[in-house]
Amino acid sequence: MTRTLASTPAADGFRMPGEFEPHAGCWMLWPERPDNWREAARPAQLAFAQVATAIARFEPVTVGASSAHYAAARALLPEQVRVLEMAHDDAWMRDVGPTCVVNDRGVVRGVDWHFNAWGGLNGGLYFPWDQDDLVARKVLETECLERYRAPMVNEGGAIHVDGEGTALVTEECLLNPNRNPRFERADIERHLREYLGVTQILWLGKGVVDDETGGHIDDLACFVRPGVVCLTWTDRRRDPQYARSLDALERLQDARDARGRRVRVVRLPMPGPLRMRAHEAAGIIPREGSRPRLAGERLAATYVNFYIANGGIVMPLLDARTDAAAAARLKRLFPGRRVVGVPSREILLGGGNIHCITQQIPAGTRSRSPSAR
Ligand code: KQY
Repeated sequence: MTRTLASTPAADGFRMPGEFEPHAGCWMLWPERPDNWREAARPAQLAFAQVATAIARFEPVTVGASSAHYAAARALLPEQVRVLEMAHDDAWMRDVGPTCVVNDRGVVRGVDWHFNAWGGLNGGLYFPWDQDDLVARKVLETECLERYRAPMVNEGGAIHVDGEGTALVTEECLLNPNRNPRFERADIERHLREYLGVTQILWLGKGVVDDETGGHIDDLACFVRPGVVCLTWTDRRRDPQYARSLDALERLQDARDARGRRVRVVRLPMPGPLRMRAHEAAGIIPREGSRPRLAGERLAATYVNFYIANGGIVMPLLDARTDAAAAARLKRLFPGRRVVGVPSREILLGGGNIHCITQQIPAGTRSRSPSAR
């Protein structure tokens, strides 16, 4: 049985590692909701399968599928991808999966945040979300990793860390009262310190325009390595994204990380703007209580939502006019990794991208604590 611990990661000497540190593997979920994914989720399933296949070139991948979709997922995914039956409400493993932490003896544990579908009954994207809220625990039990249940609503896509004590977050998301209405900024900071093992929190302002998560950092910016941040960027001054990215740039230029370093910011030009097409919206079956998807809506398209695998970068391909330039920039940023692009518009139509549908388990040297078996 996997123990749930009453202490906190920081008190126990644990920290969240950067995504660029070694992984034991990656977890994903299988999309199926017809109110979020067009054409009964078939095009999205093909895109998820391509992402899983690309990541499996670099590290082991596990995909959780509902009992109704297990056979289809197994048939579409290559043999080297492990498929397990796992109930869920939608397919955003970044947000519903565990945030893993490690100590300096190589033990890995997991933080299980409370999940409320990005805002609960006050702007959340669907109801109910009870199966999503169980996913992190199931992943930790499957991996035999001990669990911390954090007393806070949070999502993996709302946090990035450099693994050396610095967290990167947005005010738009973490201070939104639809997550933790009773918490002030200081309470949020205290919980991030305790559950991520960080000492310095870099607050950016707003995330990407029309990001339905309410400003997730994983669409706006991420650490490439300690001291280097990659920021989604547009030179189009009339685009409402311009002021958001400029504000983020200025805050980062003024910042010091946990080690007292200035942060180098690398701009990653964004695709588009991209919008939902009429035939795409027509393939979605609306459902009461779920966010409607309408033709013409701007999509939260950004190349920053890539996944860092062992020796690889799996990046979204979104716009033939800008994909090659983005890939070239990522190659320069990650010289030791192979950059693999996956067409991901079908994932974007569901409101996120490759980073949002994946969650890494850090390698550790002793990932299974004896008491967790
Ligand atoms: O940004 C993410 N980490 C998740 C996107 C969720 C979109 C829900 N429809």
